[in-house]
Amino acid sequence: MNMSARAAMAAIAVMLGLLDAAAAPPATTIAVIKAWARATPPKADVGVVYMTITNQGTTADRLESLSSPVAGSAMAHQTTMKNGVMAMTAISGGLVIPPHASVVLKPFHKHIMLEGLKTPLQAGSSFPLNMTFRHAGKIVVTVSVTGMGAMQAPAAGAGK
Ligand SMILES: [Cu+2]
Repeated sequence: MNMSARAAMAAIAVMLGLLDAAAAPPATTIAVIKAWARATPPKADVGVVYMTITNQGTTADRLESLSSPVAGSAMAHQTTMKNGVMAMTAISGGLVIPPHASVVLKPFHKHIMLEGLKTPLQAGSSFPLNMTFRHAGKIVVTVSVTGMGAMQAPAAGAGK
């Protein structure tokens, strides 16, 4: 093999290396576990969804939009206490999921608000929630509906 052939081989190896890098999985790996919501009374307009979102990637990701066929709108909220009064506000700029971390959405903390409920959420049923992350893209989550007083996800079959 002459020198120029060697150089060509080396160049090809470099190119293949670059192609491998391009085909590598994305830096963020988002998973949603235990997505649940409480049942809502008849004629309720709002529902609340809780879950754990994990980011196994090396860069932060951001929940940019939400939708569900059961509601007119869905958005990430946080609960705050101001002068002893509990209030909810939208998380401006979207919920951030830091790298190698989990964000837990739970009662009295961060949550996803469903507004304009089309039908009451019934205990024992489930519904889809579409979540779009800046890097991970769209994830469709199945939300399990618990009894009205529940404070945590149902023990079995939750948030598959
Ligand atoms: Cu809320």
